[in-house]
Amino acid sequence: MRVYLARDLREASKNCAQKNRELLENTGIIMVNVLGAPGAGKTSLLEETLKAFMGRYRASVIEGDLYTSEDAQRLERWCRGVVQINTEGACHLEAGYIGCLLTREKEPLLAGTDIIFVENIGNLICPAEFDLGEDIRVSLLSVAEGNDKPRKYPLVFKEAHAVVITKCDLMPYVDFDLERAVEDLRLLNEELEIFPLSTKTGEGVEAWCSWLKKQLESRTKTK
Ligand SMILES: Nc1nc2c(ncn2[C@@H]2O[C@H](COP(=O)(O)OP(=O)(O)OP(=O)(O)O)[C@@H](O)[C@H]2O)c(=O)[nH]1
Ligand SMILES: [Mg+2]
Repeated sequence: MRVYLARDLREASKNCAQKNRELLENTGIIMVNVLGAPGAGKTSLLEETLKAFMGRYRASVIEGDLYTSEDAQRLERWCRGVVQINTEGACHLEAGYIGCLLTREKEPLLAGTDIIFVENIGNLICPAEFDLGEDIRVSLLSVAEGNDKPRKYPLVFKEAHAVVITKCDLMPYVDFDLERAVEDLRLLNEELEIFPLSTKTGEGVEAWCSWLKKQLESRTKTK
């Protein structure tokens, strides 16, 4: 049997993403979507980034997890506020959820915020397919995951503005070839910014934070 699809099933989600983008553009707020496999180090990276941004930018976080609010609890002391979304099974966040939080009546995230970080559900596949209306997309690759991930899961890396290679302190203990990973990532997208770092030792964190600060400053000026 052949099934003809006359409409893109993601059309509603794409429209919501466009609305989010317009809302953010009109208010000058930057939204950063953080993607990566389960345990790649998304929350750890956000902890370090929020610490570096404290006192300079007003940051909020939308924390996506299937269950629990453990990551939200780790982040709340470092920012203005964290909103937890528990998808109870769904493997990605969608623009509609984000839109509701941006404009909700009680404490809309659009008020009093300069930057919104979204920690997406830990998954290298589905989150890459769903635009949330973000300004910046950052994908994580931890050295423990192996060199083949950019080749096996290209979309999540190809569509990102930046890739953060996490847990570099573990490099002596795992079979990860940094040079090869950078080569493979550049083959997917030669404009990618690539930041190898470790949140355990702090090495590389400053380079990532200064790039992000520059992005914020230049985008805020043009808005
Ligand atoms: N050695 C080392 N461990 C790290 C580093 N960053 C994170 N970890 C550890 O990796 C584990 C997972 O880190 P998280 O930051 O919770 O990862 P996550 O991507 O947010 O995980 P989920 O939200 O469950 O998908 C934790 O035990 C962290 O302490 C790092 O740079 N080096
Ligand atoms: Mg997390």
